[in-house]
Amino acid sequence: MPVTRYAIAIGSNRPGRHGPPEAMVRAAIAALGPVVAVSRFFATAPVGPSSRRFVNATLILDSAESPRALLDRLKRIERDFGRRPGRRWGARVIDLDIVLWSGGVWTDSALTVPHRAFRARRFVLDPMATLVPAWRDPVTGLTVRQLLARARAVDRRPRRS
Ligand code: A4P
Ligand code: MG
Repeated sequence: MPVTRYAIAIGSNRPGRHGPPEAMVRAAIAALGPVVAVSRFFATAPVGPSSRRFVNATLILDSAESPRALLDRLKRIERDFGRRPGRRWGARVIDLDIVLWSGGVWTDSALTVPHRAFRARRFVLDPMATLVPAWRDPVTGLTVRQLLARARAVDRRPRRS
């Protein structure tokens, strides 16, 4: 398979065997092997029921792996880092999501790329926009920069009471 490019989102909001969340993120990046680029680390407020703050980052990886093979590798790293399956949205020592793939759209029984929820998530779009602002989402046709502008506009909308 030819080499393709991936954007991967990383999150942690619980200390694990490598230390506090930022150390977990750093160790996960090292475990992935040579990467093309890594964003700075963003401290983000939790979205959803978890009460602990997250450390989020994005990285760019070139690989000949299929999306499914890469997902299996990410899941192995999550397991090695001590993540317990289940407890959706719970505090996690490490979360590795495939957000975009240069091959376009991928769907199988375990995986959807682009990631289903990334378009509304500042904790994914903010770091990603620092690395690949012009990368186009194959589903909406919008660039990462445009998706971020849209998500920011939603955040600014006055709330009705
Ligand atoms: N899966 C499907 N598509 C993908 C993909 N593109 N990348 C499947 C990775 N996995 C994908 O995910 C569950 C299953 O989704 C995987 O086994 C895979 O087969 P998971 O990572 O095991 O479980 P999860 O992360 O608990 O569920 P989910 O729905 O992925 O949660 P999210 O969406 O990852 O959200 N707030 C802040 N500030 N920062 C965060 O990082 N993260 C979450 C978790 C909530 N709030 C947050 C953050
Ligand atoms: Mg996940």
